[in-house]
Amino acid sequence: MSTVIVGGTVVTAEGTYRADVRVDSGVISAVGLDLAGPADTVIDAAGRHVLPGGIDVHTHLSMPSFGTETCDDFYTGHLAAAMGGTTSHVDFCIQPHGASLAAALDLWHAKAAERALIDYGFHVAVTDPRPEVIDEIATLPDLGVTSIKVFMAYRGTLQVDDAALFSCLERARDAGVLTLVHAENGDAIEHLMAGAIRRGETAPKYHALTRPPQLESEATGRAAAMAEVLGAPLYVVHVSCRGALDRVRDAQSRGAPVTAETCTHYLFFTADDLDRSGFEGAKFVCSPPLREVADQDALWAALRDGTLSVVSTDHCPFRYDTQKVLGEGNFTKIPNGVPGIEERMMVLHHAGVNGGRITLQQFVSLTATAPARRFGLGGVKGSVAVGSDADLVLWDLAREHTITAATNHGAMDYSLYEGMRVRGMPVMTLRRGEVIVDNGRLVAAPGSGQFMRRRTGG
Ligand code: DUC
Ligand code: ZN
Ligand code: ZN
Ligand code: ZN
Repeated sequence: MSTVIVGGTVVTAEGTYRADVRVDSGVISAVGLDLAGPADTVIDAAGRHVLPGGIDVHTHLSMPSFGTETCDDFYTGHLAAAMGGTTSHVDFCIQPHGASLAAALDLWHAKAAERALIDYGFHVAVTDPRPEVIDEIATLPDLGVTSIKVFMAYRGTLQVDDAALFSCLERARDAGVLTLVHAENGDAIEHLMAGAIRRGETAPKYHALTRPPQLESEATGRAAAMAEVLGAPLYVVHVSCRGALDRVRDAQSRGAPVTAETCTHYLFFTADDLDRSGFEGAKFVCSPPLREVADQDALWAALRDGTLSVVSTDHCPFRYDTQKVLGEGNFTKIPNGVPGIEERMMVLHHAGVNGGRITLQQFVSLTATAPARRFGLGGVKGSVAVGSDADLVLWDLAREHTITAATNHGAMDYSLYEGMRVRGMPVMTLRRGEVIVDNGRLVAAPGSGQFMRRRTGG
């Protein structure tokens, strides 16, 4: 099977230039002018930009949480992703207490295999760090899994203590595995939440007030210090505030192997959104919580200066009508998480590139190239380059779109970005050379997405 995409403008993390792209057997075989030779399929990209398909390295599909389960599975979540120009993702496989990491991975493979539309990988969240589980980290690369996640918050379910985090970092380092950390001080947060409930402070806005930024900054600094001492690679997920950015920057300035991401929603919303009328604020409950405008400004600056190298979604979708309402009368029972897998590329492009905050090259780097490199997919995914998988999105810089849950494609009943008008959107999505979305129409079969075996040393 060969395809040539002709007449478009290719965008990579390094530059933007006119070029055709030739694809043979799903892999990019040439990028250059006048490649229109014999091919099974010719795609006219005149007036379009040809970008690497988005890679979202932080998602929670079909994840049990807060007594319910995230509402997007590996079909609906992938449909939303593909519609938004995302062609691969790395999801969190959560170790059930008592299970081995291998057994946890089997569970997540079963969720994905028959449904997948885009390519997928897994990070394993170590939630029950018994000695034999810590030992098991060394076996993960053979299973194609080269990153683990450790939670410093969510006591009683996901949180592990400092001793376990330190051991995980050390074992992961020795195995060439990257450790991801959810950095919030879970013990202090439990104390603050219990106090709020005792005082009758039950509304969604107390979610943000009981998870103050100092407790994210402190935990970020603690994890970074451990990583620095061990020389262990650390990736801080969902950085939301100035203090945490300072800790990351400090560690980086000393040469510590610390990298970090932010997530789309922290760039657009603030703690004020938790105080919307009625129970609407519950739609914005995620952890860490939404912060202040000054934090948003600091996050954009960090995306520009490289302190943050990735924008992911933390797509963790709970419907408002049946799931967020579990926390009516008690904010601690609102399922934590917000959706964004479909909107990420469009809203970041609009606010970032159209808004003059980042360049088109930075947009490509943040959404595809840097996540690929960091997560063991460099040279395989995330770039319009010879030898890479032909995961491509044809982007129309001029096309406008109003985001609304009514026309989104996942299982969600709301969008954070409801009513937001964006300019620039995907009009075609290709995965390994195969068109999977054509002008808003899905043309891929469930089960056609593949598991990505990732390399160590990302
Ligand atoms: N935060 C969320 O908002 N959802 C998933 C898990 C997390 O840490
Ligand atoms: Zn988290
Ligand atoms: Zn107290
Ligand atoms: Zn998450």
